[in-house]
Amino acid sequence: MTKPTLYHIPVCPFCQRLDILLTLKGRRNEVDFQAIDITQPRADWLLQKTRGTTALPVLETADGRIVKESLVILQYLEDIYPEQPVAQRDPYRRAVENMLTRMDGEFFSQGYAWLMNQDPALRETLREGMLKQYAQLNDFLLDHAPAGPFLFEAFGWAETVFTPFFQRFWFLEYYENFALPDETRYARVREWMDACIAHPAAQQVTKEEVIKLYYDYSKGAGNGALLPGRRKSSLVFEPDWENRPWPPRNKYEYSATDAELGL
Ligand SMILES: N[C@@H](CCC(=O)N[C@@H](CS)C(=O)NCC(=O)O)C(=O)O
Repeated sequence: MTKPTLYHIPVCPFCQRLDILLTLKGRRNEVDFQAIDITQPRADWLLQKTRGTTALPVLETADGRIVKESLVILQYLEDIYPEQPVAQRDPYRRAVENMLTRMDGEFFSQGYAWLMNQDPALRETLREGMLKQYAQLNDFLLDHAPAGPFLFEAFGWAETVFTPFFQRFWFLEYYENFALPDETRYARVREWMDACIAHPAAQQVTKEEVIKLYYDYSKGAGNGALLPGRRKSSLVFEPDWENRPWPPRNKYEYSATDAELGL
């Protein structure tokens, strides 16, 4: 029988969610992962499948139907592979993890907005906005899961949704010198975040990879867009990120060339 195919971008946090879920279920090998180069225009064959939309991940089911949106695909995979459930089965517990899951959009947007910001005057406001997000997560976890480290007994649905962002936000440490303050009001979310990042099912990316590939995002160019004076995006597959030097951290003062980035 044909496998489902997942069209994905290797460093995309939304795509990583699906990898984590399948790994938790022991089903990673039952889906064919096909990497798409986001720095190139989408191929016509893929645009035909998606009816013109470009965002990834996109899942093609074993019988050729298309499912879009990472949270929708997560649920689809949860439903077709019901053994080893990752989502809670009890209705109230499921509601709790869904409430936490719904906080993902603001968290993601705040982190990426700060990374992509080019105005030094806005840094402090963006930092405060980020701290507010962590405080909200902290409050939610204290309310629903004070004992920790996870929302429920084990790394589950909410952890699958958030861990890719915790790992992407390594870019804020590097490019914005951000560190979550060592204060009680962030202690519970820090515990959650540390446990999520360390979990064996969530080791698809490294800090070095994230920092090197997201250099162009730090300069305001997202989704493989080309910056002025550059011929390659930092998101290209070749040369491999492992063979590139670490990028300069001073994004507000300096723009690195392709050569300086090892591209
Ligand atoms: N809401 C979507 C977001 C997916 C998304 O933004 N993917 C980015 C990569 S991280 C992408 O495909 N960008 C390229 C594009 O939109 O053309 C989901 O959860 O699947």
